[in-house]
Amino acid sequence: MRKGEINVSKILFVEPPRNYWFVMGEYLPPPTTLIILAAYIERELPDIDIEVLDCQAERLSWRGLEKYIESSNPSMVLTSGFTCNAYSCARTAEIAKLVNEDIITVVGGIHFSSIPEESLIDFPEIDYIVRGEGELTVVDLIKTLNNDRKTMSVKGLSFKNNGNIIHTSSRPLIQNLDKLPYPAYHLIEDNIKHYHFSMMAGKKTRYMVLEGARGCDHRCTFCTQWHHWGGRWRSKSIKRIADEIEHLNETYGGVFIWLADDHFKINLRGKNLYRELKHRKCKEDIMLFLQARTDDVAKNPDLVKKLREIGTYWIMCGVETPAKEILKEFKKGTKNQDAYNAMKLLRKNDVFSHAMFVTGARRDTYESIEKLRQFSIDIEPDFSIYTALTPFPGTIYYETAKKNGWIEDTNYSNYDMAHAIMPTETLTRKEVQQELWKCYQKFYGSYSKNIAGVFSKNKLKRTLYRHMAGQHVLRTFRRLI
Ligand code: B12
Ligand code: SF4
Repeated sequence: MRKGEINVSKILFVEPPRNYWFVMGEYLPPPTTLIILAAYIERELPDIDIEVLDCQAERLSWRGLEKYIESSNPSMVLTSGFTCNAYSCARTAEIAKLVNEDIITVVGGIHFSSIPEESLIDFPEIDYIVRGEGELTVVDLIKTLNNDRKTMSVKGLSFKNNGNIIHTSSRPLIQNLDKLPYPAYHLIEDNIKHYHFSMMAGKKTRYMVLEGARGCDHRCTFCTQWHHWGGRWRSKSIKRIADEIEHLNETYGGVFIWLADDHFKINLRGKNLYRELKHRKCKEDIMLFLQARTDDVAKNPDLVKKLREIGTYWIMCGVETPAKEILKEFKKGTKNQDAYNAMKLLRKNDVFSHAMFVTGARRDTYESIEKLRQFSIDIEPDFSIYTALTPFPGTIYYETAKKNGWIEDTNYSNYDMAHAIMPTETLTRKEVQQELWKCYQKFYGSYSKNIAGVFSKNKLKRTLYRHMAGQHVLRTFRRLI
């Protein structure tokens, strides 16, 4: 950590150079986390000069980032990323220190919050880890440094002090998410026109991410989200969500709007969101993407129809697996019938149905994964994504896997759900990887199905099958074996 007098007057948020997730095709996401934090700092500390550098949008390499930091001369560099991005965050901090060792480096997010001790040891270039919810802690940190007070008093922080690692106590969560400002898209205005998701909405459709809620009240053993957000589900008010959608659409031309909420809760919010949006002009223009549980979709046919009317054109559901004992081990709490009903209902209402599956659970065998493949075909989603069970730090699965020595691959860049990280009781890691490839091969490898998809009347299906029939995804999975 830097010595001497500290004055944080200029801060630089960095979205580092990163690879995209090949399964979903080509896209450029806005640096959502960074602009959410930047907006809060801008409001609370108006004297601080804030910049957001998106290396992806500006096509900057690591060398380009270094040059940028040199010319910008910030006193603090902040970045964020989840597990598969851990090294790109560390490299950003390293580059900042190379340019000027007095630059204070700060990271946050699920990964670093879950394993702060290990991260501070492995990446000495990181000065501070903000654990959990970031807004209040980062503002407190900047104020504390500027007032020459001890960071020991800042809740939700981990850092090194004289060779010891300090974790201050956790910070209570924000009670009312409506009090947060709108994300600072104005700080990345020149890049807005570039944000897109080719496969999901087309290259020319403007893509933005909106956070309607944080956390989840379920307890799935493979998921990081509930733990990261204190085991609670907190939502912005429906009016605020609708206002924010309208703001993104009318002020910045956002059309494809991805709701970041891990659990949308159609039952609780569907009706009110419909009421709030149905009279607004923006509903004609927007394409909403939601993530919902299969049981929530299946139980609410009328609301699915209503959500479609206000622009919800794509819903992703975690089906995970048809194996009852594995679903139980995941503590998922959904049933196979929910998956059938949910997919059927989405199709009926012309909502693109997207199912996520998990292979490689401890009890998975050749037979159970073959059943999963068949099940994924039987429930007829428009789009199926198969993943390898990944022991993300911060999950129950990670703790169990670590204790039992199941984790064979400790390279976090591979924690992208496409790489098999662990063997099962009966399959080696290589065999899990092979089984995963077979899932894609079975669903997307059929010549006749691909031809039908490429010429489908449904535009989304045509785009998707053009991507999948291009065989890039299949070939990449094949190479991972
Ligand atoms: C939108 C999204 C995407 C988009 C766009 C990502 C983007 N750059 O905007 C796309 C589709 C591209 C994507 C891809 C992937 N994603 Co994604 N994605 C999300 C989603 C739904 C929302 C992200 C978001 O904007 N959150 C809102 C922000 C505000 O939350 P936050 O980042 O946690 O930040 C808060 C705090 O954590 C903290 N904080 C975070 N960082 C920092 C940094 C500093 C300096 C400070 C002070 C504080 C701080 O403060 C913030 C405000 O309180 C999340 C789930 C979620 N709800 O977060 C999954 C999620 C992050 N994705 C995930 C995964 C696994 C992936 C993929 C690997 C594959 C996949 N299956 O989707 C790829 C990887 C792509 C890549 N190579 O980077 C996992 C990560 C799990 C993990 N532990 O690593 C998540 C959590 C989904 C899940 N339920 O498991 N994703
Ligand atoms: S997988 Fe979904 S339902 Fe389960 S804890 Fe995570 S967000 Fe909640």
